[in-house]
Amino acid sequence: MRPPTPRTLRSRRPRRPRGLHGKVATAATAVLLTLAMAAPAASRTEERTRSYEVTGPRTAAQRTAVAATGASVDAVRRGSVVITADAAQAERVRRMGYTVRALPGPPDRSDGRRAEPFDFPPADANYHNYSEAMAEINADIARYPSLMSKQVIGKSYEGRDIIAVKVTGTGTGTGAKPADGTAAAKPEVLFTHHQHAREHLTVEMALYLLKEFGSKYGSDARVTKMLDSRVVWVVPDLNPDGGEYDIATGSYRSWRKNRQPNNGSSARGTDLNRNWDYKWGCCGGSSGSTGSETYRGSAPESAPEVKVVADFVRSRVVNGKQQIKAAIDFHTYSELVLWPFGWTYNDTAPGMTQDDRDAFATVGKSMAASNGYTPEQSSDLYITDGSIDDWLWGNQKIFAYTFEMYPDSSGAGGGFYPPDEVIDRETARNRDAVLQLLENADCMYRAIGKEAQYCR
Ligand code: CXA
Ligand code: CA
Ligand code: ZN
Repeated sequence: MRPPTPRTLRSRRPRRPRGLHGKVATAATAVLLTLAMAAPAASRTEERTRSYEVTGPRTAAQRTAVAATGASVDAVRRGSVVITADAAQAERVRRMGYTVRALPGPPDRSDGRRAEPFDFPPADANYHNYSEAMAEINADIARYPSLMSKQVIGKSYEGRDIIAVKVTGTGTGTGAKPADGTAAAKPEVLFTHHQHAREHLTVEMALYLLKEFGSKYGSDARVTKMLDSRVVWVVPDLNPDGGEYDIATGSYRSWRKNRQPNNGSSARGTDLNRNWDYKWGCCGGSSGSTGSETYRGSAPESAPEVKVVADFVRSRVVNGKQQIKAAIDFHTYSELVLWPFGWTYNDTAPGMTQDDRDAFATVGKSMAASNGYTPEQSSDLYITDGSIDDWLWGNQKIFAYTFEMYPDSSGAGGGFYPPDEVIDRETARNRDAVLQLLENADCMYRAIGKEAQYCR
């Protein structure tokens, strides 16, 4: 095993932009490169995290206590967890009496060649960086213009577009028409991707969905029926700045948060999945320290990326009714289907009735049966507060799930950096689950036999 190369040395080496994929680097690219490559001082203070295996914690309460050090809990096994932590956080975990073992850093996928700045290393070339993903999406839209359209819903901290792709068929849908003769509104379903920078497989999931919808509409009966009777929104990249930062040097940085500076601190970034405006910071499921992996930000929606997407979701309230009925937020890794609440260990709580919980669990377990993931309430892992699912459900009454994609937690599949050879298999693996959610979205309570009570 190679000792990790000190990043500060590497990032001090001056580099000229050498063009992305043979194209000439634009002035904007050069500016972004300068931003990313300069700032060795910041790098010294913020990049000392690494991953550790912690042996001992076996209950959700014990894992929540580990997370309370400010580390992120990345994988949960029976009797151990994998965390990302700095040295001080690792020491706090050690003092809790657990065995803490440093794990090797992210894999070297350079193949001995130097990666282009802001691109994936050569061996992972089938992953899409931000501009490649946007180009792929634009090509899909150009190919299927009557099916898909794109909206720029806002900008990231560093000024990259955050987009939503609307996908819906030309059919009028199958829902019952209102008595006044107006067309029935199609139930809407939201797919969000890449809140966490290092979880690049989730962007590939978005690209897979768009390609699958585009290429199968009109030929695959199940896809056609769903797109004719639903409006699908795909937000493929909530954290473009973090994603680009994670790959900027050609060796993965294991970055999680966005790239927003924090007042009075050299540590950058907010954990987007702790920044949503529902029970923000309530319950020990996030951190108030800027250096933490789970820093919740200075206020709910203080991260521009969260504000942009929350505003977009609020904009789907038409005549007082939220049009979006169901959602999946894609993460990696551990192969889990998770549902709210994250802020409490309890199955039911104010805002979550037994029927709500049962509908969540029934559809969640059915989706998990199709992809082989493990279904559970997210707090079975550890407490979180300010997560997107808690906000989507608690504030907007959208049936929102988190999928934690490949690999599982066994330590085999590459953690946050599975090789690009698995992309096709591991995105297609969720096809059936996504279609199931679309099919249930018009009335999630049908799954528990209570359609008449809730959906008439
Ligand atoms: C998670 C997701 C949604 C609600 C509660 C918990 C897990 C997620 C996280 O901690 O935000 N895990 S992850 N992707 O490794 O960060
Ligand atoms: Ca490869
Ligand atoms: Zn995540």
